[in-house]
Amino acid sequence: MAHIPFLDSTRLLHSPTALATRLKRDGYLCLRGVLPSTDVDAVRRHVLAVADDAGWLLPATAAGAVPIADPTAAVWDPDPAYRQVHRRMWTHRPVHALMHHPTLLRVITAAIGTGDVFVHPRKVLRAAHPNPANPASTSLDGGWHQDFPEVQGSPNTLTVWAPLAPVTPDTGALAIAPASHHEGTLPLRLASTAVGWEADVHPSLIHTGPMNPGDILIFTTHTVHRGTPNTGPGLRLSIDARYQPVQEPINETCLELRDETYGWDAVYAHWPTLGDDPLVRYWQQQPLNVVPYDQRYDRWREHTALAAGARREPLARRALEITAQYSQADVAARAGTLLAALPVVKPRARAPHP
Ligand SMILES: O=C(O)CCC(=O)C(=O)O
Repeated sequence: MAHIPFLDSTRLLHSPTALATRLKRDGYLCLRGVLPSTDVDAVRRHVLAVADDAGWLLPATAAGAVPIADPTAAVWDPDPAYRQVHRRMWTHRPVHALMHHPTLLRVITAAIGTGDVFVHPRKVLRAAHPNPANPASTSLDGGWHQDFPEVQGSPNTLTVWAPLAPVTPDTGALAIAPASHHEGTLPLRLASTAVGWEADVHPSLIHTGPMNPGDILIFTTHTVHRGTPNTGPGLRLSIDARYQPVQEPINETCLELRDETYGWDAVYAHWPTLGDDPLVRYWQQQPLNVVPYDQRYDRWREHTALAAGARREPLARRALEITAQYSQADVAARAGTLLAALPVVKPRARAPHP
């Protein structure tokens, strides 16, 4: 598997047509210095202040270029303590505002190539912890995947991934399989990733590399990508969000909060001005074509996980855990029974980079 640096498309920023053409060809764009560093810095400082307060960092490292994680801190998702800290980071208004930045929206509009762009409300803030032995690093490993089976809705949806602190070989990075979006929605295989699955591909060419705050990656909802392991001492901080043509279908779950312990009102309770804030429930003013979540992907995963569990395939473990946790009672109970009978395989040491 050859790793080469991202193809830098920054010089195409002056030409909407060139951006859209490059995105269509490669399935991604790497653009340097798009977001103003002051805005990114403000978000990073907030996230690190919360991380520091929660004891995630070694003392006095929060202000450094790469904040050093406290290796003894017990942090993993979905541990409730982790979730609480993450919630304090995520509910901060500038975290959301950053992904609505006018400069960013201009670039996305050019890349999408249509008039009005809708910004999905559910931005994703990631604090990828180091130390492969720490469950946090596993719980954030999505493996090779496409966003479409989860995001659904418009096939013209784009993801923007933006680092909040320097991304180096140590922190791990985002890795992209260029031109992989031409294959459409790919089948999945069982894997010991966060979700128990990954796209059934073995990319021969990977584009990846260092990024700085202000840089962005834009990729399509069918582009195969993954986060690479964080093998250094620091946190990898990033934020990602999804964008689509406003008139095209949007899956209902993209407007909801995934963590059902709190809703949008609880998010806005932390924001300074509620009344006329254009970011508060802004999607309710948009002419959206909201469509139901297509459950066929989930049903297929459940069915295949149960079948692999019945064959006692060790690789079915994570998919069965997810099924036992999230599926309907009868399916969850069956997954639990199969899990208990699954042979335990000692995990192999993880390679530093895929
Ligand atoms: O940041 C990461 O580690 C993975 C990000 C990702 O998979 C995504 O943005 O869809």
